[in-house]
Amino acid sequence: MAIPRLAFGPEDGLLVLSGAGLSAESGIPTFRDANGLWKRHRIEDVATPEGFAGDPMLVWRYYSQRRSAVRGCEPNAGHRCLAALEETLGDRLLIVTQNVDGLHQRAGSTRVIEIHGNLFRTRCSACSRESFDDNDDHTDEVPRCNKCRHGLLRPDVVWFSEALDSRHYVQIGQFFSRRWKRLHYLAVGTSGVVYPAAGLVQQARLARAQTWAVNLEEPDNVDEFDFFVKGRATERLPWLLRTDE
Ligand code: BJW
Repeated sequence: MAIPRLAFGPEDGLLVLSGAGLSAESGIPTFRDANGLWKRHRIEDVATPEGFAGDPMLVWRYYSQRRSAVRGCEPNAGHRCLAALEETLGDRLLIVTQNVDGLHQRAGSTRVIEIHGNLFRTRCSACSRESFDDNDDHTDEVPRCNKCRHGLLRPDVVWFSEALDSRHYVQIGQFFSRRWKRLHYLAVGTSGVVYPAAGLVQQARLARAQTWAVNLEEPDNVDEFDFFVKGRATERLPWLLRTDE
């Protein structure tokens, strides 16, 4: 079947779910690919609250290494084409990203929800102070909270078994339930394995969205999509979204 390209009328909306594959061509490793982060680290050690409780220094070394790698990376054509689209669509575009690298914002996107947090923010594991910007690498000592004075600081990312920010569900739900003439849902660069993100496509279908996946390989939840566009995000996104014209 020939894949149609997306076109937007004045009452149409687009929700994009992005994943690690979108940043792969910026040089940031994905999680589950052959050379992915989890071929080198055990998930339980670095991406669970139990891992942090067991060896917080190991976790900080891992995230400090990732901070320093991301600092040397730039947004790619995929991020840039979504930022360009926001200039046309304005608040009819919402990006929900699982990525913690901040590359959407660095490309110029402003309407971004970071459902798995941000690599360059830190919070206290014990008290309820707000998370804060933190560009430092913590490789020698686990930083402590200077508000409650005893809690260990941790990266402000969402680990397995942790809840996502409930305000994000509300924002996403409100976007889906607006009065759209046509609503599109596009998942890009994500394996469709991790929930609740992988379940957003079902919410989109309930909102009568047309659903698209752009990925190097079929995502796990490919059957939920109306169209699967196989290929690299930097090539397929500009083509699909017509920002290459
Ligand atoms: C390209 C490309 C190119 C490469 N172009 N493509 C329902 C069913 C089953 C299990 C669960 C469920 N609900 C919840 C769970 C449990 C769990 C879960 O999903 N487990 C599954 C693994 C089975 N979920 C959770 O625990 C979540 N929490 C939760 O549900 O809490 C409930 C709760 C409620 C109330 C109170 C308390 C609790 C939390 C999930 C958090 C995930 N966190 C991580 C780490 C973030 C921090 C960090 O960055 O270190 O998020 S895990 C990791 O996976 C990271 C990613 O955002 C996430 C998704 O990965 P992604 O982006 O899809 O990357 P990859 O590597 O998997 O795929 C990349 C794809 O790109 C590949 O397909 C490539 O082919 C492709 N690609 N280059 C286009 N150039």
